[in-house]
Amino acid sequence: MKEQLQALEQEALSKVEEASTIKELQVVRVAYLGKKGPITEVLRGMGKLSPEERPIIGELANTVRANIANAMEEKKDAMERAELEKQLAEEQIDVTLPGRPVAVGGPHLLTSIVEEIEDLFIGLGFEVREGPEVETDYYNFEALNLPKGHPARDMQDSFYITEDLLMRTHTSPVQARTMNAIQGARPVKMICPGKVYRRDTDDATHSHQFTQIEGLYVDKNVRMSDLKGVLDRFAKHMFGEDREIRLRPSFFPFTEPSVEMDISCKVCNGEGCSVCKKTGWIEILGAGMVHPRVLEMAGYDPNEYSGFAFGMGPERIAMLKYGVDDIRHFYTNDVRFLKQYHQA
Ligand code: 2U9
Repeated sequence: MKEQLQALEQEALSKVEEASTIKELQVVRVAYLGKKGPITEVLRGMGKLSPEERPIIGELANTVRANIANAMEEKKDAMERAELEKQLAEEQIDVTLPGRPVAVGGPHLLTSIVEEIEDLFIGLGFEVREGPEVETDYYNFEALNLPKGHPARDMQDSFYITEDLLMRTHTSPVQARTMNAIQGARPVKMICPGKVYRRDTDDATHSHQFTQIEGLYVDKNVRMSDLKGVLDRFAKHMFGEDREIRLRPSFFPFTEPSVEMDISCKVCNGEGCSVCKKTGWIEILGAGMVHPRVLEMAGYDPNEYSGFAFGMGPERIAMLKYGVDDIRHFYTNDVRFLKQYHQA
């Protein structure tokens, strides 16, 4: 029986050696150390041994079992270590390798321009208000002193939905709605950014849908000089403290007097170049003192209240500020164009 046990030990140890996976090792364990294993079998035959032999064989059997179990433990550890090293080697990260570029998005150029302008006017005490893009004929035209059939209406070719509903052609109706809701009970100081729609053929400087920011300040004794002061601050904030502004007479049905505001050309510093068409000045926005008819229709007494208003196109501001040559870039979502304008 002693030889049998030693032969079993050698046989088991060589099986352990041959085992190449934990699974195979498990099979060897069950085969040799399991309840139905040969060592157990030998021990069952202990009964036939002499009392002197029993403890010797018993101890030998336990030694053999322990040797086999240790050999398995070592083999299992060695296999697990080898597996771990293999895994580490496979998963070894070459930290010198460049990381996978993470596509980081950013604000659309128009969004950042609108927010930059909003921040300035919020700083000047204006509140930001928004309103419906599907507007009534009354608030889009009538309340702005553009009665039915008024020729100026054609200046703003419109997408009518029904006889009385259209896609707003400017954000002025939001100011008109706000004034009308207040009915002259208190001053109004607001700006209104948003999308507007005009039936226009899209080209490098025109789009059927574009953005506007309009502003309105109605209070007691608001003067043209207040308008000029605010516009001068706006121009210097957006285009540089060294920019000059000039106001030229103009006409809008909803303001009287009306002006266009130009800024001195940054490229030629007012000398005249292709950018400013040799004038030294670049047109930025329109403005004026709110027309008394518009005040009246909204319940403001023009003898008690006066106000100024202005309107600009953020696309135009962005094109001037960043040298964008085609307004359609703002809407065609070409990432090559968009990613140029956000700080990653
Ligand atoms: C109310 C009263 C007056 C808003 C104004 C302009 C002048 C103007 C143009 C700018 C670029 C339109 O998109 S654009 O072509 N707008 O020049 N807008 S004054 O006047 C108002 C608005 C609301 C109640």
